[in-house]
Amino acid sequence: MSYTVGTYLAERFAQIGLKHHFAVAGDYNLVLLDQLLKNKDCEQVYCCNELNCGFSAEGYARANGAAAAIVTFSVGALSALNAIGGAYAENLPVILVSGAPNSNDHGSGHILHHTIGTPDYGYQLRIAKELTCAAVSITSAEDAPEKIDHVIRTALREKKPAYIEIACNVSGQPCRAPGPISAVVTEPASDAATLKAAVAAVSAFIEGKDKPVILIGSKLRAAGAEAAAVRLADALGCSVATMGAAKSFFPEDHPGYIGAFWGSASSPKVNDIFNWADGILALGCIFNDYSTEGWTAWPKGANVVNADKDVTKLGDLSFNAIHLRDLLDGVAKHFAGKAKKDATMLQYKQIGGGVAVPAPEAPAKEAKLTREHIQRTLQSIVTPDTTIFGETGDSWFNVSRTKLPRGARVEYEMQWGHIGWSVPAMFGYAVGAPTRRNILMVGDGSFQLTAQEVAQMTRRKLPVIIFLINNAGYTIEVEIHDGPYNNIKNWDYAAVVESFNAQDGKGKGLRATTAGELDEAVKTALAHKDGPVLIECVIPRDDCTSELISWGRHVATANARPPAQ
Ligand code: DPX
Ligand code: MG
Repeated sequence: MSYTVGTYLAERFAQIGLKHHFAVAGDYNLVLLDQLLKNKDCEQVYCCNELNCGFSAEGYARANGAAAAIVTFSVGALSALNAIGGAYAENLPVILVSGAPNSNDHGSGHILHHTIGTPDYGYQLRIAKELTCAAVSITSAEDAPEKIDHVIRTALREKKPAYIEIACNVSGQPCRAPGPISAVVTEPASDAATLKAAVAAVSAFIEGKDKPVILIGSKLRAAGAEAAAVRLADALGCSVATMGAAKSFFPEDHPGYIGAFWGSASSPKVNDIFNWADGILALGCIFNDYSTEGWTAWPKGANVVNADKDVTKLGDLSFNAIHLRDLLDGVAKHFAGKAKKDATMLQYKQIGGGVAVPAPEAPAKEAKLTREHIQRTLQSIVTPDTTIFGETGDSWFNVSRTKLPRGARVEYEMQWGHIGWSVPAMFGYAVGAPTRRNILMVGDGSFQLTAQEVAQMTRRKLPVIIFLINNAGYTIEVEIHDGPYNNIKNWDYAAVVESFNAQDGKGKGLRATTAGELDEAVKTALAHKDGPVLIECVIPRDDCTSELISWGRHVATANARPPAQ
């Protein structure tokens, strides 16, 4: 046999379009890493630790549709599983592969290193099953092909992470050859009768409304329905808003786009239109306490269609086994050539929506740096090929305010909300999409969790621009619930990044305390092509967006509800 379990896995990775996989070495996965290295179509990329490795893969999946992370047993995998929980929450197919104890040790009563010290090594698989859509343990080459194919197929279909553990003595074992990849990647079509019924029901719902609107949610990408949502918006002519987490999932220069719907953090006039609308088509939306601003902005009831990746609900009807994109195309076809359902768009214009508010004048060069000037600066460098990662914290709202030209993308992790996610995720994304202008906006508190992954950007000479907002603490937490725990130890962030250079790196660390210093730093960053540039932006602790203050108050109120009687 010319394949091994490891080269079989590598070939499947390459066949599903992974040009890279992310890894941290450990003695349970070394033979597996050797096998993966044999495949020249899927490069091995290293991370500083396994949490970051998981998040790097998560970010890569955002750029590339899927990803893989390879770690060692328990000491590695349990850290990576946090990021896998994140990939589940964010609907990203990340395959976590863990090296595992020798197959002869399973059931032998032996105690092994890197385990919790009992002879049952099944705990990691059991944990993984809770956090993934498919999880397998491979202890023999005999059934490895079907187990590997099952995991990859399920992850790609469900857009969820999956898990494979491979006994360390099995990854190099001879294995049968992979069959055609279509067996793994072909999705079943929508059920035709259900689709027809769902299209009829949703079309009738819209026919019955005078003032419908479309709300775009963050699962739209996982559903593969972004282009279909635009076609539906074109056919209806109504207003379209994006949820906080779904920024850039609908083109902001589309004539129907009115901005973000996010309670008091909504774009101007959007709440007015949503209050006035008589029907909401919610496409791939996640309504949680954050996105509904503490349950105060939660569209639900008879006037809402909830159309998700493969389930659509309205009134007392529920349809499943249909792809959202097929539903949207069916409804768009129904309305093609009919009178536009554009009342919400006309009203939006009537009440002054879309009228550009003149930007405040730029500050003098020597003026102390403000959040507002950082915002202006970010806006000035966003191009159609830009991707901005917005970390949890006030970066959410700063990035949310940025106007995007067609093609520009924003990446958030609002469902999982792990501070520190953005540094490794941006690294992984930049590995997958190195020619885009990759910009990261991250707070000081978040950066301290995963800062070392900037070293990998340096190692791979990725010209990521990092705006590090030093506001001396956890400002978002200050607004939700303050205490001494929101103060953090200050770092010399610029020096930290320069220290990663050691002998050969070309990363740059800059510091801006005035408007002029930020302007100069950004010029330097744009010209720097062989490594990341971190600009530490020093602002006062309470210099935050107004959205953060009002949103924070609503969320705090929801958190503080007393137990029900
Ligand atoms: C915490 C959050 O400095 O941003 O703009 O100053 O708030 P802001 P920073 O990055 O601070 C982040 C901080 C501590 N959240 O305000 S949002 C709790 C938290 C979390 N994830 C993990 N631990 C704690 N979200 C892993
Ligand atoms: Mg902060």
